[in-house]
Amino acid sequence: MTRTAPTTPTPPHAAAGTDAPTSADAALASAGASAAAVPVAASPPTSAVVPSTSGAPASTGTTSAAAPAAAPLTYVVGHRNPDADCVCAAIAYAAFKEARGEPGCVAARCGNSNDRIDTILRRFHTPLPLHLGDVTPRVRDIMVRDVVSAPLTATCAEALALIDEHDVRVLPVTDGGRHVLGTLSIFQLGGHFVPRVREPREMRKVETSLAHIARALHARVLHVVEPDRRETLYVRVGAMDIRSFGKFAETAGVPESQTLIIVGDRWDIQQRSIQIGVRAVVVTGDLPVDEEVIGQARQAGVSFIVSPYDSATTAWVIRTASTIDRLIDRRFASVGPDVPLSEFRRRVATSNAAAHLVLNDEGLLQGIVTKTDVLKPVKTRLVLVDHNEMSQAVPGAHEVTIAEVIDHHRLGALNTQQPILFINEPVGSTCTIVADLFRRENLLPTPDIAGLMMSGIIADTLHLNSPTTTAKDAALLRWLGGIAGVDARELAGAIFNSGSVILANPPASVLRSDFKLYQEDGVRFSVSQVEELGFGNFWKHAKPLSDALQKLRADERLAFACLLVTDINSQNSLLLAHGETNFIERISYPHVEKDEIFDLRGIVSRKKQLIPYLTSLLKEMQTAGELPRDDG
Ligand SMILES: [Mn+2]
Repeated sequence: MTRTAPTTPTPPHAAAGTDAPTSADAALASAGASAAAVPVAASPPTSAVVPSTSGAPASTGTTSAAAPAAAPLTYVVGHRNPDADCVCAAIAYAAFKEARGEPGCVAARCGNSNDRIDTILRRFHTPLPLHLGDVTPRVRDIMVRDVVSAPLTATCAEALALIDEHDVRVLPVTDGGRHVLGTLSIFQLGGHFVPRVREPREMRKVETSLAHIARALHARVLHVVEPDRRETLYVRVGAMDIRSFGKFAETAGVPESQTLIIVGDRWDIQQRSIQIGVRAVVVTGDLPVDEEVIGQARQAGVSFIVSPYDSATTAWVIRTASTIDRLIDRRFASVGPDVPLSEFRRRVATSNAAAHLVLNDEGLLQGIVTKTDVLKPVKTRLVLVDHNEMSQAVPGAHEVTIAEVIDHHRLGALNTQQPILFINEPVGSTCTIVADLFRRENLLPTPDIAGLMMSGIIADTLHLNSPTTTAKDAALLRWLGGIAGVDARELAGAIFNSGSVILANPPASVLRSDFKLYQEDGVRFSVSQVEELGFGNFWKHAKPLSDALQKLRADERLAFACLLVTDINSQNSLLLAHGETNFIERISYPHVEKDEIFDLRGIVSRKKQLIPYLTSLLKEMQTAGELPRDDG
């Protein structure tokens, strides 16, 4: 019997309860895709299983809830509103895969735990599986996290070196921290370096400091004045005759104080440069400079540095000493890390940007995505256990790869891109199927994993009493009992005692804990179910439960509302019902008290027994023209 309620008190993402998703969980969950390129290191053997040939059971095996540092490739996950079967099956199936030599599967759950699940996990020393609230692929799943960036104070030479070394097309430019000011591409740099013959003056212009120039040239500094001053300089090679030299100021309209002379070992030009008071002289080819000239430069306040390169190279390198601040594109494309990939792909399709910077809410750089990254397949894979319908699966499941399905429910609509392993067997629980896989492959689960699978079988079959139970459930429960060293009857007691929903919750929540709405022939009704050990807890709270059920019927505008209270021990149920008198009167089971509580001897299954009975009553009433109307 499944406990998948269509109406849920808490949405799957809700961060309610002690086991609510943490941001670390979320990060882990979505990290799944991006780190997928890195081979997942085989986690150390968790001793979750030992080969059955070795005989002795393994040491206490636990399936770790903490995912390995390298994010997992595949999540084994149950349906929304997890129940004991789907949580235990997810953990056991991940252990089975590992035992089979297929690491990289991590057990997960889609929703909060409950008392019953907590009791089972505690007893078998297993942490709560990873919370998976949403697997929708997002920008963060494909972005490159290791971003190379340059500070605004970098020179073109430094930026080029980064672009070259890391083979990137777009270089984010930051304030020195993670705050992005703009981007720089090889195209923008190209625009700066490719000669524009119509603007010779622009071609000689460098915006930088003498310190930057000296650094770019790996120069020897003989004398320098105000090395860190940012200034605009015009470069000129002193190749002409001394008679022509010095007239350039008039012809080019460049003041001496902004002139930088590149010259070889020509002391006449060097001295003349000092006399006319240029800003700096760069001597090329690592040539020696006359001591007397250096003395004159000091006196005149002219900077003198020596470049190891020839004149042509020196001129080029000086040009690369320009800082990048004037070149950057301040209107760069950006995207948030949590933007769904489907939406981002649409955006990229209409954008010219070679890359988008990934910025968080504070505008800090998190990563970068190029058009190529967008085409990468999403690496998140899911193994669905205990369900096969997308409507019950973790949100976003339809956008990732469904790798396998292990289930015991009716087939719903499910399409996949490629063939998958699909096991669907009409047995009492998904844990039965997983246990059978262990047994068939001759793998022995650890006692704890065996205990978890026992718990899933017991919870789903009401300890082999539900009409959904098969001989296979009984056989595997016995097999697991031997491995776990656990008495199934005693375990069932512990599981169903822990799950006293009536004791643990206020009446309104009791009714909503496993609540299903139905519509038959236009008649809306609901059936809630709780499973208890004996009816003691119910009788103690019968009056408040009855009042809450009245209110539920009115709130939901139902023709009638029922609560089926099932005693696991005796395999009988009581039915608390509120509705129109003419409907209530048709219920043929004996009244226990007043007109609203009935004794349903031998009834335990809502799906297989109660619903068909209620439907037959409605058919009778329809024939008689007496269909009940909605309340309110
Ligand atoms: Mn199940």
